[in-house]
Amino acid sequence: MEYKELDVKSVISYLKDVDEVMDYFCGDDLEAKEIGNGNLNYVYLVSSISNPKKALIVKQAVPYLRCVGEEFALSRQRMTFEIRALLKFKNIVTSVIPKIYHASEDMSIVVMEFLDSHSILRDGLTSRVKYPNFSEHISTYLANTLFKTSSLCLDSTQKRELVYEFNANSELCKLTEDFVFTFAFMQNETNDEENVKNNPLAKKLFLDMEFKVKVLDLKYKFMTASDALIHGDLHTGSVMLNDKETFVIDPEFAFVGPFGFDIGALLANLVNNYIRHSVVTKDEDFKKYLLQMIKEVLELFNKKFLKLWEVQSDSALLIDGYIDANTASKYREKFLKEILRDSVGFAGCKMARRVFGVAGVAEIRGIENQKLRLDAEALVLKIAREFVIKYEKIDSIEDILEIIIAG
Ligand code: ADP
Ligand code: SR1
Ligand code: MG
Repeated sequence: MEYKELDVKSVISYLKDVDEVMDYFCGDDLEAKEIGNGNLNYVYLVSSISNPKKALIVKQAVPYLRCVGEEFALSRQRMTFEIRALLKFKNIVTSVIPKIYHASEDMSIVVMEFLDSHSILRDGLTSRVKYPNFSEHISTYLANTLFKTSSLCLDSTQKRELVYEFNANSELCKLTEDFVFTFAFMQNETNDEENVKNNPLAKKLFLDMEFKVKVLDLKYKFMTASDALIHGDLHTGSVMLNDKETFVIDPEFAFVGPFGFDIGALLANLVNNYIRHSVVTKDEDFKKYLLQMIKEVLELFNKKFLKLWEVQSDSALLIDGYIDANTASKYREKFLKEILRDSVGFAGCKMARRVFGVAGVAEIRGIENQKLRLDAEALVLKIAREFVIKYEKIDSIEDILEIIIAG
């Protein structure tokens, strides 16, 4: 089918020709509204007029970057990778990915389950909601998706086929290279100019060569490592949850990249939320809860990833009989420590880019009191800098928590 950009009217006509969707609604009295608040795409909530509880989400990519406007061309091919990643991750951890009713790479469209009783994690944490199962669910997602798409599990051919399937997602990788690793740390027209102007923190950051050279190392890892299929944009806006269920959405940045990038994205966003509570609510109980969550996610990831690896026999990397059991165990531990270290480095870049870069996060950029916002930004940059400068020397999760608390 030839691509056509849909709107609230034409999306309904489109769906009427999709059997799986019509079977779900059992009737054609449908209405649509646009609910997308994202940076890139259009998201429609389509519901039955006679039974509004019956509803689905339709997400379509358009050939430009929505948050900038039609003048910023961006090919809609990103939806091809989002569809492929949703299906791949669904096969690996079914319960964490919304049910998919229809997907078309030609139309750059996906139709999925409407998560009607779930909140965006960023919003929930900002409102101080606690989620008892989040650490368990997200660590299972991270350990399984990263391990099972890596050379520690796949054979050599499978791994190269995976790279072939995903690594043409070049435009979105380039967005990350520019917006996460580069523009936010220098004078650039895409930055939040109001904030950069006459701001001593911006001046200091842009001249901080020690920090910027370390960022280059991390950017290079991002550009060259092909460890596992990663989500690529796993901030707290890409998680929807309630106290029972956790879902990961929006994997349009997916490609075969470094192990530590998704863990780093999550860590960065949890720390930014912690900083908001340090400065705005000053809620010590919630701050403790966030630290505990960070500790649990990292510990459980480590444990689950190791467990998967311990029972894996032959893979592209390691075949049975190559090394003895004791050496293998030490090797695995060293390997996991490197993942932790890289996660911390990536987290530092991801935190810092939210201060002056084009895409801020609500819990920091949305602080209305200007003095408090400047305090929060200073704290973000301080912790982010420590993460980036020290990531190669991190030995334990305690080291990470110390940096956050000392911030
Ligand atoms: P973008 O890629 O443009 O950033 P997202 O995939 O993040 O778009 O979706 C934008 C918003 O749409 C989300 O923040 C969420 O509020 C809503 N949304 C997306 N998918 C669902 C879903 N399956 N159920 C409910 N709401 C959703
Ligand atoms: C200009 S792209 C802005 C950001 O939105 C996405 O969610 C990614 O985080 C990207 O860096
Ligand atoms: Mg997105």
